Amino acid sequence: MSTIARERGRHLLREMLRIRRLEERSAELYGQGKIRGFLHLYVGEEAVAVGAMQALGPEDVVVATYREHGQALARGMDPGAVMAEMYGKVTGCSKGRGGSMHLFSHALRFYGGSGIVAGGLPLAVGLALAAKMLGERRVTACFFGDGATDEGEFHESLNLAALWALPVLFLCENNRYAMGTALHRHAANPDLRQLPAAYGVVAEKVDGMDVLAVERAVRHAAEEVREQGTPRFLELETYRFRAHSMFDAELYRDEAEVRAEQARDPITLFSERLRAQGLLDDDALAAIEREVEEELARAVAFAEQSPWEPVEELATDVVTREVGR
Ligand SMILES: Cc1ncc(C[n+]2csc(CCOP(=O)(O)OP(=O)(O)O)c2C)c(N)n1
Ligand SMILES: [Mg+2]
Repeated sequence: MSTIARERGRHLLREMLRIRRLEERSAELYGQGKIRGFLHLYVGEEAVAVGAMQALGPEDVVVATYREHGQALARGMDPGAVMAEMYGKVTGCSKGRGGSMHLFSHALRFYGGSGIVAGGLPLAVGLALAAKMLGERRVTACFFGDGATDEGEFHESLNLAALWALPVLFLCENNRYAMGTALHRHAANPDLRQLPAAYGVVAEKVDGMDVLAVERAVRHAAEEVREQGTPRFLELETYRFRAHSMFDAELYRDEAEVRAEQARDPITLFSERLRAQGLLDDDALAAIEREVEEELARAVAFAEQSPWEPVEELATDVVTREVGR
């Protein structure tokens, strides 16, 4: 394989490792009380965000959920701004006011981060409607979980996106659980790929543990959305290896199931694939890990050293002057 393929493979691996290591550190920092509030980790699901983001351009729009560190990093957000946001520092991407669930960057067209299950879907439809009205050929990629498909907003959003022919790429991260409720216990039809058919939206199921398969599928679907201006739906089959959030005793699933799923770890699978093709060896992997660790150390130091928002600023952007006064 050519050098380009080698660099590309290592890039994908590095991107997944950046997410994995940042989240492992976040869990430790949570334990130390440095990060507070809600924290939902994406460990196990990295191939979805990384694969998908390769297929989107800077003109495209991304909407994610509260489990969005992976999407934010893969989209190009500075890990220092992510870490500072989780610390609640003023240098965070949302000035420290949102925390882990509210990563946002207008410059990157990364419109959250939302605490509301399925809340991003109508937002994505609105952003796509705006793009259409402005005559801009951009794809609005909307990530959401399997649990979101039970919500009315999911059905309203698919309906309007199809009815008004809007360029939305619906990316369903099916990790088989909505908090402590397994898919077959929360969805009348657990074959989620069938749902969009009710609205005439073309849908496909993808192995979400295979970063190349995700990239390929998203690239193809995004091209169709861009060219035809109509919505598409991908169900990305994945699994979260850690608890739903930091408050979850995981009584709803067996350890054996988690261990079996860990055999499909997207990072391990992909590094083994690179090794088998002669594109990665121990030294190269160690060098990538070192780079990732250095970047992470800088991000944590940045968050540590950053100031809190001054008390006098607390009402800024929260309370507005009444009109007419
Ligand atoms: C409208 C709404 N209902 C309930 C909740 C509480 N809640 C938070 S996460 C979650 C599970 C969502 O599962 P899923 O969409 O599969 O995403 P995952 O956490 O698996 O990534 C629920 C029910 C919420 N945040 N918003
Ligand atoms: Mg889920």
